[in-house]
Amino acid sequence: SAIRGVPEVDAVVVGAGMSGLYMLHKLRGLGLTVQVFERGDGVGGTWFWNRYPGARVDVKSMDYSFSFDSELEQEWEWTEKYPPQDELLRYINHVADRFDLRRDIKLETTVTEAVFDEDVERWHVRTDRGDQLSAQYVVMATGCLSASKVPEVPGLDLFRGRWFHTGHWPEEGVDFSGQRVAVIGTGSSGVQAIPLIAEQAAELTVFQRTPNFVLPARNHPIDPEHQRSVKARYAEVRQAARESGFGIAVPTPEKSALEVPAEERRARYESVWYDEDNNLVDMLVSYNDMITSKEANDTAAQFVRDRIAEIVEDPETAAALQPHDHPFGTKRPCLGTNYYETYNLPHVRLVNVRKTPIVEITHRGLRTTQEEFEFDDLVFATGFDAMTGALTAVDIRGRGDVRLQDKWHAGPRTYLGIQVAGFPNLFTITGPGSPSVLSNMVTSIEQHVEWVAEAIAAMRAEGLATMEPTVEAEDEWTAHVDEVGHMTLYPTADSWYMGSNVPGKPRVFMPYIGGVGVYRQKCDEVAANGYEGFVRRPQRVPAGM
Ligand code: NA7
Repeated sequence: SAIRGVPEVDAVVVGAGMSGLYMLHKLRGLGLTVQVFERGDGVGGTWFWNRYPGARVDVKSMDYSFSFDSELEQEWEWTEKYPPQDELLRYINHVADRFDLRRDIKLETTVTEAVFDEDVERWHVRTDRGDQLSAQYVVMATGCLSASKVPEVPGLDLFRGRWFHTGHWPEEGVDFSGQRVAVIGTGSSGVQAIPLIAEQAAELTVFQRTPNFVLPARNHPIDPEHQRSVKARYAEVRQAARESGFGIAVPTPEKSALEVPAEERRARYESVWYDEDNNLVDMLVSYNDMITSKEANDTAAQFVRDRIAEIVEDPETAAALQPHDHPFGTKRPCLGTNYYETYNLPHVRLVNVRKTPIVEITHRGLRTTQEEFEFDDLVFATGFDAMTGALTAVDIRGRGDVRLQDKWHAGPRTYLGIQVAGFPNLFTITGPGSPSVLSNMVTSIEQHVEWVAEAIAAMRAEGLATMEPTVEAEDEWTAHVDEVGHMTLYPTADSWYMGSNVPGKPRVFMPYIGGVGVYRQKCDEVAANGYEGFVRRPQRVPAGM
């Protein structure tokens, strides 16, 4: 059973970020031959590409790190609460070396096509470099926020200055000294980059479509004593993270925001705002109804709006920075350092493009419905075609030559965010329908990679050749993801969780909000019940043999 003339491996893994690297390690451990393809000229994925000024993780380093190898976990020393991109990239490179992963990774190679050959039940994979491989398994470890998106504003080809996208930053960095700079976008990337670009630039104009809730990061060097104490109880910390809602070990709230006195609530929010040791999710886990009750949520939203008004001196700018159009957390909250303070600098200006939309980019700058702007450099901090963009960018065709892109025309459909009906032996790490983007990504990556590795190991142990979900299981899971999503406030926001940032993308709440712990339990139950909802088959004997 071969595809004629095409070399074979057991598995192709697409992407050499944290998920692709760990998947390679696990599959090798099962004795499989694996080929990883990576489009970058280095490993690291998100932390390879996002080199913009101020790029750093906003989940604590001690949580946002691999837990699968206790020596790695004990030996690696983090320097900061939220390490910068270069430190994360060093860590990932260390992992690649430590587990001798590089010899199975082909860099600067983009997978363009994966077609399931039904006759031999193998995937025929092609790359932009002309590679062809036949693989029994394909694992898409392509990331949820990797297909960067430059908005479709006319005129960019006319622009004579330099332009950049935060998710695709030049390796050598960019010097903005003395430049007039424009930034479009105020999500996590913009929020991190804006204060640092402002330090260099002669003039900075920020074009904001939607104001975000930005909490102070309170980043600082890690106290060595703290690092030691976490490492001493790492097993327990990691387990709590795996069982938690967001993949970070924080206490589960029991009370409603509306049942406690206003002073108690305020004290809680103040500790979230001012505590040096605060977490990204602290506001969301303050009370048990923060993401389900608008009224409860408003108490936190108003607290943040009040802080913005306190910090930002110009009342009009302060008002423009205050989010009113979406509940707190329904667009991903951002962590900032001097973010709001930056708008007090005399050379920084905020332009509200909700009020006065961008009409076109010109050779010297851009034009809104109200004004013409001139600048030297243009930074797009405009985000990604999230969750599905990197998957549908590859021409993936399953049974009956059905394209994944077509199957998902009305929104992604998966079983557990791991597999798609009609696409046997194709696995997605942190795919749509999984909690990934609503969690500590590394916790979710590890859970997925381990589950997939076990599923493959089980197939091999039982002499089975393929697995794929039934359409019923997929329909049920997709409906469940939607139903649980709609029990919350999330679908009320125009967010990338909903696909709203990409014109024409179906409006569907893509991630699973049931919580990392609940989800893990569900995946484990499915496996324990003989991979309930999946069809697993032995190798078919091809006709004529
Ligand atoms: P995000 O969070 O998607 O932010 C993109 C920002 O760019 C956001 O403020 C958008 O406004 C804005 N945007 C996008 N398109 C346009 C156009 N056409 N005009 C004006 N403004 C625009 O991406 P990030 O890179 O900051 O962060 C991605 C994730 O990485 C983040 O959530 C963390 O998980 C880490 P909008 O809100 O759509 O109105």
